[in-house]
Order: sequence, then structure tokens, then C-alpha cells
Amino acid sequence: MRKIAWWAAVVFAGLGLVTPMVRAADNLLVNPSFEIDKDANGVPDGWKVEWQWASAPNRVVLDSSVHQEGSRSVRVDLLDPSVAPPWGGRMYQDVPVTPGATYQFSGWLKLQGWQAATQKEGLGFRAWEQYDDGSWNDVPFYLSDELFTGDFDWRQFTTTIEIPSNVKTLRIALWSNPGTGTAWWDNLELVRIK
Ligand SMILES: [Ca+2]
Ligand SMILES: [Ca+2]
Repeated sequence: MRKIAWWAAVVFAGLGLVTPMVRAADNLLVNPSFEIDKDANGVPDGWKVEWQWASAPNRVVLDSSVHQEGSRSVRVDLLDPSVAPPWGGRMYQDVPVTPGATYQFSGWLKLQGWQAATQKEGLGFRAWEQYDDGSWNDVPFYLSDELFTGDFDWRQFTTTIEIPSNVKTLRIALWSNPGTGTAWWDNLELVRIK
């Protein structure tokens, strides 16, 4: 009996210590939970922001009061769609990938009163692919459902990405076209599964 209990303790301790470290190392995204802002400029380090509508009262901020993981999320408030320029935006980072490999993406999204300005394009997670010749695909594909309206608590979106033989870089983005309401993104993960 005593011997069994000792082995069980070792096994469970090992699982508890090792599993989170392996998962963190496998995530190919930098600052995937938006926790790091060492230069204190309000933009999560490692991410590039192109949110063209982000002039007052509309804004994109790090939110330390609402988060799915850690202590921060990225929040977009679109309060007045008449403020120019009216188009949407993205926050993204580029990840080197292996041609022919398969990756799994997941990320969390929360919406409050979101209403798209048109029913042609919505909001979610999106990706671009860069080809061998340096060019990018014209139309990015969605990594989540494409959302036009919404009011829901944190929801995880997961999808599998097969990398074509002529693609070497994946651009992962939080994405939104014009609308009104508030959206939060948090806790992204990109791992190679094949
Ligand atoms: Ca976070
Ligand atoms: Ca920063």
C-alpha cells in the first residue's frame, strides 16, 4: 500500500509540473495572452496594431479588468461608427511555419452588444499566408466563426490549418470590420500537430 501511494504521488506531481511547461513551449505565438507590455505603450509586445478606427471615442486597449487568462485581454470599443476612417482593423503577428505541416489554432473571444455595420463582413480571428515569392494571399481566411452580431461570455474557437507547400509565414490576427459594440480577445495558441 505504502509503495503504491509513493508512486502515485510521483506520477501526479510530475503531471502537474511538466504539462504546463510543455504547452507553453509548444505555443508558437509571442505574448499570446497579451500579458506583456514592457514598454508600457498600451500595446501588447510582439503584436502590431492596425486599428484604423481607433480615434476617440473608439479605441483599442489592454483591459486589466476583463480577461479569460492571466490578467489582461485586448478590448475594442466601437462606440461611434461615424468617426472617420470608418473601416475596421486588426492586431497581428507573423509566425514562421513549415510548408506541408498542420497546425492547430485556438483563441478566446467575448462580445457585448456587437452589431456589424453591414452583413458582408464581421469579426473574429483571421489569418493570411505569405508565399515563397514574398506575396500575401488577397483574401484572409477566418480561424473562427465569422461573427456579425453577438452578446456572449468567453467562447473558445479552435481550427486546424494545413500549410500549403509554397507558404512559409502565417499572419495571425484579431480582426474586425466596422460595427458597434465591444469585443475582447485573449489566450491564443498556435501549435504544430503534424
Ligand atoms: Ca490574458
Ligand atoms: Ca508594448
